Amino acid sequence: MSIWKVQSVAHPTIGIVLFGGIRDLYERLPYHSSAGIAYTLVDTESVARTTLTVGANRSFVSINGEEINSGDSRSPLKLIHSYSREFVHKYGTDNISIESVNENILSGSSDAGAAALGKCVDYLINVDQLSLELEMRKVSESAGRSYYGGLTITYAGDRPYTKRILDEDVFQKIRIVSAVFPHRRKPSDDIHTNQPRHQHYKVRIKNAESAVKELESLSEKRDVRGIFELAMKDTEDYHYMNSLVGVQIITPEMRKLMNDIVDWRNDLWMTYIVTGGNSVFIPTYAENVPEIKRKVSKYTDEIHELKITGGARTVFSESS
Ligand code: ADP
Ligand code: 3S4
Repeated sequence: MSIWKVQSVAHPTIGIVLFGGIRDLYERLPYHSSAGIAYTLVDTESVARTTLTVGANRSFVSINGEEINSGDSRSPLKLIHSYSREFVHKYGTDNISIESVNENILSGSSDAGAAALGKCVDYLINVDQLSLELEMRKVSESAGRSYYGGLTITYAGDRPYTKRILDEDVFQKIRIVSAVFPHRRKPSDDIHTNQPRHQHYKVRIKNAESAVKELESLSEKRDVRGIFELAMKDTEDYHYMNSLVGVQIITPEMRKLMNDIVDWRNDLWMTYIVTGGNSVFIPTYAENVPEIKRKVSKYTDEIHELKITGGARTVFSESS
């Protein structure tokens, strides 16, 4: 029997209208719409690089060289099992190994991993895109952001779907300085399971839906600066929600930097975004980056420069 290998890459993501609250931990369905961008480091590519081998001796998943338990609730094998019949029909087997390596990713690794995997599956068996997204989200709820790239909105509902609303070229002048703080991030499921338990959550849902509407109209006008102003407001709304349920993502050190950014904004245009990780992301114009890096260097030694990038792509395939 032939062995087929395909490799795809996808970029990690940052939320613009942040996603909080999952109403079904298996399907990972959202309560509200959200939005995000795909990013890469400026000087080297940030990707999850995923290789599928169809006809492998056995099915397994390894992430960064370590085999993971295939019974994990978010195991990438879930996606393969959903398409078992199609694989057996086309290749005579659904014995498939998945090897994924994260390269230069600061946060949003699960989105990139799920999207790179989805791209491999699409290459091999050419599947319906809406169903594929529902399968990818079982591995990572925001995989659509990474799969389509640029600026995307993920619309909530029983069959959530993602639409790219602006291409990466629209953001050519934008850079994002990332200030990484030296503590371990919390799993995003702390946010997703706790937010919906609070009575204020219905207000958060309303705020997120109206932020998405505003984002649609800013995007129509290609108002890039307005988009990141909106993201900054949404960061505050999201983390206020987190504070009500005792999930602290913004540490006092991160908050101090965010307060300083508010002052610095009087002289240079910049905003901030904090997702679920240990970075403060600072969107700005490319020409402001050296000055912002200098200012941020008193907070942390780990500073990166990012830009907005495109969707998932297949990089090679071979059969033997
Ligand atoms: P992140 O912001 O990095 O996505 P999350 O807490 O949302 O953080 O997700 C972490 C989960 O993503 C872990 O369960 C990890 O095993 C999984 N993951 C990380 N990299 C990959 C990958 N390349 N492919 C599939 N899953 C991955
Ligand atoms: C917490 O599914 P991340 C959050 O919208 C979850 O980016 C995404 O981000 C928020 O840091 C968001 O876990 O990627």
